Amino acid sequence: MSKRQLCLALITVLALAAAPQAAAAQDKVKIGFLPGVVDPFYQVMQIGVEAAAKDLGVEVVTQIPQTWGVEAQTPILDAMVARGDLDYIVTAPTDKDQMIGPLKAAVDAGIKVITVDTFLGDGDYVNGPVTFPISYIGSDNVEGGRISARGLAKAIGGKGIVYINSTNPNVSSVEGREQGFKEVMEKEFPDIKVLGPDYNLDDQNKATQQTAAVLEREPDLAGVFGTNVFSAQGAGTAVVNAGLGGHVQVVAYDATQLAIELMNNGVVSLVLAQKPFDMGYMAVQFAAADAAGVTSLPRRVETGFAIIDKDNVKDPAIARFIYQVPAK
Ligand code: T6T
Repeated sequence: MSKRQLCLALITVLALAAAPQAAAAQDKVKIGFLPGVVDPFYQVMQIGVEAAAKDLGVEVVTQIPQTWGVEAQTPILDAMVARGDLDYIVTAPTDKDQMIGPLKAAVDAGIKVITVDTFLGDGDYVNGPVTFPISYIGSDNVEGGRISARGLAKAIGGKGIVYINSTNPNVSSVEGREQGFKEVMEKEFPDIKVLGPDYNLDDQNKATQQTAAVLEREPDLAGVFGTNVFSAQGAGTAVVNAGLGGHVQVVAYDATQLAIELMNNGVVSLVLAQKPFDMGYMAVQFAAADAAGVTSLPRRVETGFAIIDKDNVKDPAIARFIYQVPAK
């Protein structure tokens, strides 16, 4: 056998030996993870995504917009689609209407979509106006708003003026929270007057300014509902700055370290912890299952809450839901 034939034989053996891995790498499910913005909630979601990717042997490409909104999210999405190698996109649409087009374009390019935390259209992917996403995996935010209302009403003794500080209009998550909150206040607490919402465009300082202005304008204000991380942290900071901690009660959506600190200092009376780890982990599971041929995945999964107050915050079964973000 000539030297040249020997070399060729060797290369073939090596190639064949590598074939299964190459084929496997080829077949590896590839997911683009595109959350809403950089914040502790999505950082915990990313931990769930990466844990599932490791457990299930799928590849994840993550890109996180620096600011909340369609303007920041769409170009990243388009670039993900243009890569041409993604099978799935797991994303939190930053507007329930304006992100329909860009995500439909991803589907038309052969990529399947799973929405986490926020949804498109009315979130009913079976009978609603938008049905192309595989599933919505996230909180029942209307129910979260109801829980927040009952918690704030209890904290202020069932009467008085309360204020909603929120992030952005037309975002399914916070919109649901506002809706559930108002619904309960209207139906169950006629002696409570609701002001707002003001929209802080996901800017904590803006939330502080807006809340400070209301505290100035409404000396009898009894409570504030912050519909997400930056709304609640900003509102709580304004109450502290005004020296009204313990007098003006704050209910915080999202269990960040700061929200828990504000609760331990008597400023926040209730914290609603969502389950972002579960959302991220299950979204990757759903993608892997779909790729494996599973056709009966639920079109909607509600991940529930942990309701934290100063009496149960030390209970490990509850404290585990506080958003732990590894230090950089
Ligand atoms: O509250 C979460 C998320 O559920 C919402 O859609 C946007 O804001 C957060 O990410 C918190 O900042």
